[in-house]
Amino acid sequence: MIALYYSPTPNGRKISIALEEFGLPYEVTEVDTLAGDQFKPAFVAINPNAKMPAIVDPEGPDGMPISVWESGAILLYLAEKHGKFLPDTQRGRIESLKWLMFQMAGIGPMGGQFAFFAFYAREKLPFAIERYFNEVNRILGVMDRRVAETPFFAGDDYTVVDMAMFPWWEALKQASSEPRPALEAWAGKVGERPAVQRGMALLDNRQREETIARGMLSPMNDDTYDILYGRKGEAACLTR
Ligand SMILES: N[C@@H](CCC(=O)N[C@@H](CS)C(=O)NCC(=O)O)C(=O)O
Repeated sequence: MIALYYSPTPNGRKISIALEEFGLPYEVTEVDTLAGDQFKPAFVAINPNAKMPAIVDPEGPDGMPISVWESGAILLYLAEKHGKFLPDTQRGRIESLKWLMFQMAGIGPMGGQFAFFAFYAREKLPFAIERYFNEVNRILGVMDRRVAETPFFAGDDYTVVDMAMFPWWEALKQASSEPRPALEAWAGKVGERPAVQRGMALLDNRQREETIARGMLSPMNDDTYDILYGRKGEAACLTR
């Protein structure tokens, strides 16, 4: 059975959605990143970058176990292994790769930096907040125009790219500077899929208060802040 290392964030949810969509049995291990679980030696042995999500598939290539990390790589691994949710023409495949790379390099990192500077950073830097707000909104505009042209990100069919985009749109839509009607319509279709609903709900009750309502209910204490944004965790990794 696949082992999923997970917490209920947009990057984690890409993979819980995918495992549900592929109909694969999996066992979840929670990685509480605010408690520093990502820096435990057993997890760093699975992902040397010390971030969730990650999976271990006991039936990898040649029947040998494999660990896969970086959510985009996990999605491609599952799609290629099971021959599903990725177009089988070369053109369709490239189309998927373009939008998946755009998701991984654009929305994820920019959305993450926006959330950090706008909500979690202890020193509020107006120019950093504005920079990432503008970049998030530029990207949301690109996404909106794409799904105004095609039913799904890679074209006519629902693919792993939509699984990657959906949780990030759900997280960032409140930061949208204007209505995004095409994205709303696309999200309506994706969000009604039962597998997407199950994936989004996985360990939802384990969301930390510090991240619900963007830290406004309960701010991170010094230790948590240092684990997530300081050098404590990295130092712990490097000394092992
Ligand atoms: N590019 C990575 C990003 C993973 C990532 O940033 N994970 C975050 C949670 S969403 C994490 O584990 N953070 C813990 C830390 O930075 O120490 C992916 O898509 O898998």
